[in-house]
Order: sequence, then structure tokens, then C-alpha cells
Amino acid sequence: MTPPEPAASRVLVIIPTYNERDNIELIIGRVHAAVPAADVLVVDDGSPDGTGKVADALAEDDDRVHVLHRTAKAGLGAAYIAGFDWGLDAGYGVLVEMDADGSHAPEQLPRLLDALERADLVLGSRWVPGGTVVNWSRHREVLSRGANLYTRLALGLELRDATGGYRAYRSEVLEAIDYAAVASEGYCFQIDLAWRALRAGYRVIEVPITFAERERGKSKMSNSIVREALWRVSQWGVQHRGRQLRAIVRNRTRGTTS
Ligand SMILES: Nc1nc2c(ncn2[C@@H]2O[C@H](COP(=O)(O)OP(=O)(O)OP(=O)(O)O)[C@@H](O)[C@H]2O)c(=O)[nH]1
Ligand SMILES: [Mg+2]
Repeated sequence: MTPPEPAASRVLVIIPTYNERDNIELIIGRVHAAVPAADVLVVDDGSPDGTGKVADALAEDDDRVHVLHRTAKAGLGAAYIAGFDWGLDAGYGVLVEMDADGSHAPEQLPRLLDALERADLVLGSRWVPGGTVVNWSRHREVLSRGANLYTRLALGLELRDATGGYRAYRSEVLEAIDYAAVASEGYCFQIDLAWRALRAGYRVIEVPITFAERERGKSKMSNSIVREALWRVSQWGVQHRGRQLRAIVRNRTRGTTS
């Protein structure tokens, strides 16, 4: 008989959904084809198209599938916070973020999980050598590259793709970084979590992924998500640079008085 999987190595793939009825079965099937031992948690915000019901039916037939129902659309960040709470309570050792729309290929999940052997947080990255995007408009590519460049400059982050949402966390990282305090949504949520992990001293690495534009369903990306990221990263950048400046002045003053 195979011994039961130790809790610390159990993998939970968290998939937030809002109106993803045509994608959900496909994506869960692909996750299980790629990593049969992984569990999946669908976090559905009461999708009017019935995604939650489809997920419930899948969960009935497969005990690796779980569904968390929330009553109203509250954004990607809030859905992940609820998913992390659920996964940590259940004792999973690895928590993965993945979109439902197929942009994050489950076939590349083993690559992320392998890299977690030498890191605490692994980011699937479009913008490291070997990473790429497929079928993306020039506008989206410029937006993503620009957002990442701005984040690097404002916060002094070494990461090439801090806005991406295909990631694997060791549970210790999430337990340590007070993710529940992250108010932001979308891109900004992802930047905030990566930055918190780095500041807490965790090893964050990037592995190349191929990111494909969604084929079915509608994007929930909006101008307000972009504006939120720009505004918050600018605020954090000013605070961060202020702290650096104060540290330089302190050191100089010490140097001249000693
Ligand atoms: N539970 C929940 N899921 C959401 C919410 N908004 C987006 N999602 C899910 O989050 C994932 C990413 O959303 P997308 O609409 O693909 O947004 P995106 O990937 O940033 O944008 P595109 O590149 O245009 O697809 C998908 O699985 C969505 O269904 C939300 O408010 N609540
Ligand atoms: Mg998408």
C-alpha cells in the first residue's frame, strides 16, 4: 500500500473564477493530467453563468476537487485570500495560483513545482529568457512590460515579471507575510505578495512560462485595475525611496560624528 502523502508536500492549486463556465472543466482536467496528485480549489464569486454549479458537479465526482462559494464578485485578490486561508487551514504545503482561462498552462506546473525545491516562491515569468506570450495584442504586451519596468524602477525589485499570477508558494511564506492585509486587486495584489516575500527574506525565483491569451470567456481586466497598480506602486516607491534616503542620511551623520 502507498503511504499517505505527508501534508507538507501536498499541493493545492487555487483557481479563482468569475464566469468561467466554459473553461473550468477543461482547466481542472489539464491540472490533473499534469499533476495527478494535486488538489484543486475553485474559488467562485457567485458567477451568474453557473460556474459554481459546474465546479460542484466536478467536485462530486472527484475528491481532489473542492469549491469555495462566495456571494459576490469581490476581485481576484479577495478570492485568493479566501483560498489561501482555506488551503493553510487544510494543511497544504504548497499553494499554487492559476487563472481559469488557460493562460497559465497546467502542463508547465511541474516546472514550477520542481523549482520550488530551491526556492520559497516560484513565479511563472513571461519576461525572463525562454518565457513568452502567445496571441497577445501589442497593447497588452506593452502594458505588461511597462508595468514590470515601472515596478522594478520604483521598488528596486530584481524581478522581471512581478505582475504575473501563475505562482507556487511554500505554505511558510504565506504564513509569514500577512497576506490578508493586502487590500489590492489584480496586478497589484501579485506585486505586493512578491515584494512582501522578498522583504521577509524568502527566496523568490522566476521560471519561464508560455502565457497564452484566453480562448473562451471574457477578460475581467479593467482600466481601474491598471490605475490601481500604477497608483499603489508609485506610493510604495516613494515610501521605499524615502526609507533608503533616510538610511543614507543616518549613516552619513553617524560617519561624520564618530
Ligand atoms: N473569484 C473571482 N475570480 C475572479 C475575479 N476577477 C477575475 N477572476 C478570475 O481570475 C482569473 C484571471 O482573470 P482574467 O479575466 O483572465 O484577467 P487577466 O488574466 O488579468 O486578464 P486577461 O489577460 O485579459 O485574461 C480568471 O480565472 C478569472 O475568472 C473575481 O472578482 N472573483
Ligand atoms: Mg486571463
